[in-house]
Amino acid sequence: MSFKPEYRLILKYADEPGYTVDIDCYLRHGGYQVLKKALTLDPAFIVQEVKKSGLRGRGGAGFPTGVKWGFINHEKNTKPVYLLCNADESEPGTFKDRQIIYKDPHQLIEGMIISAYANRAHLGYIYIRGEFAKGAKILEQALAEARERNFLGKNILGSGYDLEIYVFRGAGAYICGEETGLIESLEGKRAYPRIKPPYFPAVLGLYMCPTIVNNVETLCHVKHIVDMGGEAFAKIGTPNNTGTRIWCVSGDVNRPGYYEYPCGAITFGELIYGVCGGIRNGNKLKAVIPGGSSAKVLRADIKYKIPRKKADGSTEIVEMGLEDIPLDFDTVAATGSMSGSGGIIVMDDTRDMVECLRNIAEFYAHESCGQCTPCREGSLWMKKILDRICRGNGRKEDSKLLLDVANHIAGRTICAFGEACSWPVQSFVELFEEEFVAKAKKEDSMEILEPVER
Ligand code: L3W
Ligand code: SF4
Repeated sequence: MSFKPEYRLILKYADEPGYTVDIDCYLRHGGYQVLKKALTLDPAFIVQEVKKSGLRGRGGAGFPTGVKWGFINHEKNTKPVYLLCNADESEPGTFKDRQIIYKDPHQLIEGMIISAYANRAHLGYIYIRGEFAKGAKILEQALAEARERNFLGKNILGSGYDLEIYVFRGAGAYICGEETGLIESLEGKRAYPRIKPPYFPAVLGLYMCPTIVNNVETLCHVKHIVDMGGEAFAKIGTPNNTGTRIWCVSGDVNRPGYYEYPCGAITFGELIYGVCGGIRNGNKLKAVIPGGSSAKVLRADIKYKIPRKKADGSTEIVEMGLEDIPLDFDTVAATGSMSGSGGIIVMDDTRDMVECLRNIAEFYAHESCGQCTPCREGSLWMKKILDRICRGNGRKEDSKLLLDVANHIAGRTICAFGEACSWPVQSFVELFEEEFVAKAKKEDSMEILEPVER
């Protein structure tokens, strides 16, 4: 399969030989010029441009950024507004934000300053995953450089606008990446997610003030939107799926890595067989998880019904194999899964799907914050059932039991973690039932699952 060249907007310089993280290098490459432009614009105009651009959040949910920003009513608001950058990249299979932080930190800082200005925030935090110790250092250094040049601090570049940004290190828990868990953690508390509504951060966020929480990649895009204008940005990608996305490919491919393309410009097949050099050891593609481990798994040998817009504006349903499905928010969502945070996990035909699911279930059982009973208990029970099957003591009703537990978690919890731990179980068992049945076939297994004390 032919190799489709990347279109790098966010990662334009990241891997260029000689490109470094220091501010002089960034300035030589046109850095902070867009900030200068932004500071001459009305903040409301920038919000409009972001709306026009169609930018959708790159952290997992794909929520329109301009709409989120529009939730703050600046006419009525009397409280301070905060801007938080969610750099707690922890979704299994996702490693894109790390590339930006480690290789082009000033791009993120410039995007953040522009976003803070647009949202009339005077204080921002970069909440960075605890394990990214080097990333935190790089960001601290970059923020100090930006402060020295008056891109941060009081009266930025003589504009009258003040802003401070600080780095806050998490302590290595997945739930700190859930936006309200992140806010609790930033407030110095245990990262228990808050219930939404009413605690949508844009309304009641940090210290119960309006707070914009955006992902690293999303904030970088803002710089490019202000640079080229919302309309021009909206022409990259496809309608409702604008701009580029960084896809992280891991698993059984010859060239795992991160690759940036306009939304919808590349199919799963082109990415896996062309860009990533095909499946390892000449094996066959079996399944793909398209959006980090929280997304539903897709099977390579079945057809998906995808709605497509026709030239006359009407919609038709087209049957597509996994390899032909273009990578964008809406088409991937039409399969019943989601493109989430862009973590594409590829599995070949040597993979035991029960083992793969056990691995995922172990992660969620470990990471549940324990606040809601269905998630706390259910995630553990699902892991324990899968452990029993993998030990060879599975009972023939275990796949039904797994589904029963998963169905009692999804939709019954405070945060989306409930879905995140149920969806893999539901989709793996539904799509690969034969493997679960074959592995869990003992009618006489006496292995009892003991409750576990946390
Ligand atoms: C105000 C309303 N704000 C929605 C805001 C909301 C949030 C955004 C999207 O989950 C997914 C999850 C993971 N008034 C609003 C409103 N908002 N209605 O819009 O909201 P939501 O609830 O759809 O998403 P979420 O809870 O942020 C994110 C999936 O992403 N995921 C996880 C990724 C993990 C990482 C990482 O490691 N860095 O990104 C992966 O696929 O399962 O479904 O801001 O406040 N009426
Ligand atoms: Fe915590 Fe799970 Fe409830 Fe989310 S769904 S608040 S992770 S117990």
